[in-house]
Amino acid sequence: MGTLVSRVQGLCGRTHLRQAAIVMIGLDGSGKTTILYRLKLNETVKTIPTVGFNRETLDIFEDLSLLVWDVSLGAMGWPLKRHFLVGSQGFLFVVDSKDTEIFKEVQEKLQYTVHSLDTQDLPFIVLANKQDLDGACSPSELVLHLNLDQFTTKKWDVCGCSGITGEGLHEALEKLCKMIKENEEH
Ligand SMILES: Nc1nc2c(ncn2[C@@H]2O[C@H](COP(=O)(O)OP(=O)(O)O)[C@@H](O)[C@H]2O)c(=O)[nH]1
Ligand SMILES: [Mg+2]
Repeated sequence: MGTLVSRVQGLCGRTHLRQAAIVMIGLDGSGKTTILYRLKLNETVKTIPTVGFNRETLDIFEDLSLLVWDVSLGAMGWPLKRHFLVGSQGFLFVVDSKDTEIFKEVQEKLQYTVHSLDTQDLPFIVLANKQDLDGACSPSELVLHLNLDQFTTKKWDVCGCSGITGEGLHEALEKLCKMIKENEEH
């Protein structure tokens, strides 16, 4: 069966067709669910606070489909995110770039994710979401606010985006996929 599938894929010129699992985490209200459904449906959905998680498969790249977990387990549930990260190939850390007052908490949660949740070599992208709002911090400002340069041994990047307009999302996912592929080659 496996051989048949790969032969069919070969005939279609899609020999590298495969799936990567990525996890989307961030504080509540940062825009994870909005981003997920902007990518999946190309429309803005009216979200209600997520309890638990949403899971969707995105076929937006020719040779790679993405299984995306949008995980929301509330303030107490951060340790449980480990279960979603194990077995994933990378993660998106979504930040509300307008809400400067919570940057300290965002920084703590990102540090916790990177150092305590067994993310090991997982590459990650910090999504500087809500760039459509006046006064939102730019990606380069976020690098400073969140002290991202501390992650010297990790593969990471920061990308501006908007879950409402969709701007920047595909570019960010492309970058993450590239990092995942590089990671697997080493
Ligand atoms: N202006 C703006 N609002 C956004 C954006 N992304 C999400 N939101 C809003 O932020 C709120 C929280 O979004 P949601 O996706 O539920 O956040 P989650 O808790 O991280 O899943 C909702 O009112 C969204 O409409 C964005 O890029 N720009
Ligand atoms: Mg949500």
